[in-house]
Amino acid sequence: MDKKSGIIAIVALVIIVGGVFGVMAINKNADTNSESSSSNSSNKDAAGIENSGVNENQVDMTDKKEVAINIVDFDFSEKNIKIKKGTTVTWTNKGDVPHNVQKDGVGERFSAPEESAVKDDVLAGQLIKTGETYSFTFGETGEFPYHCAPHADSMQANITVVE
Ligand SMILES: [Cu+2]
Repeated sequence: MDKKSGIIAIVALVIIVGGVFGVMAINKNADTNSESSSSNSSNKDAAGIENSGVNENQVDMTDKKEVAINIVDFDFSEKNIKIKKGTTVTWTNKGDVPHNVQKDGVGERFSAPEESAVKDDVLAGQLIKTGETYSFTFGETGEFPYHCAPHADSMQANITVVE
């Protein structure tokens, strides 16, 4: 090996070693990135738990047989409650415009049922004016997310019914 090819060999070695370290550094960055992205996704999970954890803010009313909820313009006074099966909930419209109570998925989302279509065992009441009420006795357990049909996008609430 003459001097020239010796230099070439050293240069080649430096390039190879530098390349290996470079790749390792990139891999390390990639690891760091994947770690941070995975911790991001776990943050999302945490946020997801917070969202589904609406139930953390749920008011336990399982000791009551009668529950009163006020409807105001444009909200429900109790947004998320837990009650026992057999409990009667009465909503009173304390607002200035008509509202109703309608379980999500029942009938037309943006249209309250006529009085003749209101059933005792379906959570869906007609529009009630100021001072009027709608009562419903929960005969089954389960989740009852509901809304007000004319204001379905802003007036939403939930009732969880347990044994
Ligand atoms: Cu409303």
